[in-house]
Amino acid sequence: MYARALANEFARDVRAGLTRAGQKTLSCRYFYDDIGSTLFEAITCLPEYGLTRADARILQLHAANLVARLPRNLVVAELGSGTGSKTRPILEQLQRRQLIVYYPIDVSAAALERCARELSSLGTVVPMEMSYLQGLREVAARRDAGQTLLVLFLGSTIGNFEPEAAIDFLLAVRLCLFPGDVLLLGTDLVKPVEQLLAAYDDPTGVTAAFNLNILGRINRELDADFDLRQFEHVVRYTEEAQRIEMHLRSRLYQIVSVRKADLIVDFVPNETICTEACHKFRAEQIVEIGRLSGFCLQQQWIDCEWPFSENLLVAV
Ligand code: AVJ
Repeated sequence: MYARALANEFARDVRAGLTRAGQKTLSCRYFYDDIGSTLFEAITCLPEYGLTRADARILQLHAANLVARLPRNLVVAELGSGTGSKTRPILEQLQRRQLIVYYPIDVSAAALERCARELSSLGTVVPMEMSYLQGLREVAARRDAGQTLLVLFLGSTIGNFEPEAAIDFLLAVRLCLFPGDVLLLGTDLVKPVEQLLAAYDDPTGVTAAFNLNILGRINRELDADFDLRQFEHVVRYTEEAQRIEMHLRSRLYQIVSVRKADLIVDFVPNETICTEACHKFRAEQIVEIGRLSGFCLQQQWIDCEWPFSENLLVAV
């Protein structure tokens, strides 16, 4: 039932994005089928892509300091946990003072399975294969009286939202919380353009494969006939918007059928599909983002090798 609803939603979103006036789009949430999740794991190992290592380094280095600042009797929910590999240091620190109840929330069943397998030695792990807010509302409804909720939103996934949509999303998160609950937010920071372009267009071609895979997924799951060789991976950076964009550019005029979306769509030469926006932040912007969404920034840790910050935000 859930799988059919997802397939219909996928078909609907593909149809909406490819029939849009102006810039054609596909949502980056559809990158993460099993192949896409595996390619993303490979991206996180690339020398050019330091984001995930920076996130993990901060958590490894500051987990004790972070947990020392947190109220007692916590329940932990993670939005977009993936395999949860970065979360272990926090749970290990917490385990020293309480029983662990951890809710990883993700749309990738494969990632959740691995997360549960790898972290269940630390306590109770309750995987939730659903959207971030659906999952968070569920966790908030299940919490016991007197329990404080720690929400983890790591890896700069917040950067995929347009700036206003990011505030709206954090406001929706805030609505699930009580004053005193905590949000740990990972944000990738602005850095030299060359470094950013290399991170999203690595010479090995892993990110290009990750990007092209979204067309492969549409072929597999929606019975389409995209010729992946007739599209190329393109990355752009807009300085004033602090925004990386990933596109797939059509090499020639072509017509594509997406049967399960009841769609026939054509592409002219050099026309692109925008598949992802990754907004970057300035450390000082997080105070305001927090204020606008009902949080107070209590502590910020910045990595020394790759500009990335982990932000401890308390619900007010
Ligand atoms: C998982 C959204 C944080 O924006 O850097 C990596 C996804 N896209 N390479 C990011 C991604 C291309 C990643 N996030």
